[in-house]
Amino acid sequence: MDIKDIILVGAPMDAGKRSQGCRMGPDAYRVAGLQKALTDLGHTVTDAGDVRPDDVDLSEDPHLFALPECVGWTRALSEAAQNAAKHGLPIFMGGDHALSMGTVAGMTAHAQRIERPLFVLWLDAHSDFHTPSSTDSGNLHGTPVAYFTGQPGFDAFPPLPSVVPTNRVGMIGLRSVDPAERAVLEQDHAMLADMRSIDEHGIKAPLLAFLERVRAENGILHVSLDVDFLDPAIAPAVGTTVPGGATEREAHLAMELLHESGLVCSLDLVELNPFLDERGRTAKLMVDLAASLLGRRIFDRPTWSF
Ligand code: EXY
Ligand code: MN
Ligand code: MN
Ligand code: MN
Repeated sequence: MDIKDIILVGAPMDAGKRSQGCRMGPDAYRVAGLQKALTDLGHTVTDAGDVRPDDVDLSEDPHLFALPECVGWTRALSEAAQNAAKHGLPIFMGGDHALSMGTVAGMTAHAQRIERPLFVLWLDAHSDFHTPSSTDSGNLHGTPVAYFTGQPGFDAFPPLPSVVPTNRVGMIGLRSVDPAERAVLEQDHAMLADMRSIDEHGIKAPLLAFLERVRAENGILHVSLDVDFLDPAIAPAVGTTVPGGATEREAHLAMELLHESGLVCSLDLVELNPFLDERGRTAKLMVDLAASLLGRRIFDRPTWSF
């Protein structure tokens, strides 16, 4: 197996929405044994501690929740991602999904440095494709994909080192997309696999098709895993549950296929709210999924060959 240097980066961000608790996420992953699970696979794993948001001199926006704090996190996490990516594969322990504005921004700078295109895989019930003007809730965790694909309205945020074109974004697990998001996504060329198509075709077909595109263009892949990608029956610790999500086996298969692709350069674990968990089961499942993505298998050869 490909042994990696992995850097755990805590992003205790709670500013992307009104309901609070995601700030406890990084410590929940530590308690659930993320570092040991990955070390046991043979990887070298360093915990770089928690990032703090930059102080920014910016006024609040009445339509948006905690805009200045979100901008401060974006700046700090973009820098943290660029630095961590120089030393290995960063895993960003969230924190709510607004943290991906910073992590993806930083990874675009890394991709530019190594002269390969960055692709993003969004595993989420939601498309998170609102702009600051289209969002009804004013919660910026619903906007990161619009930011890093260069949609208008993000003037308060740092300019992106480089934009991720919409046709380099794959979304799997969708089952809650607002009309304003849908209108733009339907015109654009993101790879969209909603739960209906996963019911029909399984999770393997759309994922392998997307990975094939990444490989064909010599790309690298940032994976953003939102807890609400999973069915709430197995992952209750999230404030934005939507019924009908991925099963435990679908999620593990996706992680195993991602591992086998060898294309993943970085990973976000987002939206875990330990305040809503049941005896740590969601945190433990997310740790298990990260381990599958980093190579955990029971057998290394097909078990049906005899
Ligand atoms: N579309 C809704 C909104 O904009 O408020 C819900 C967004 C939820 C975002 C979660 C993190 O994936
Ligand atoms: Mn999300
Ligand atoms: Mn979501
Ligand atoms: Mn909305």
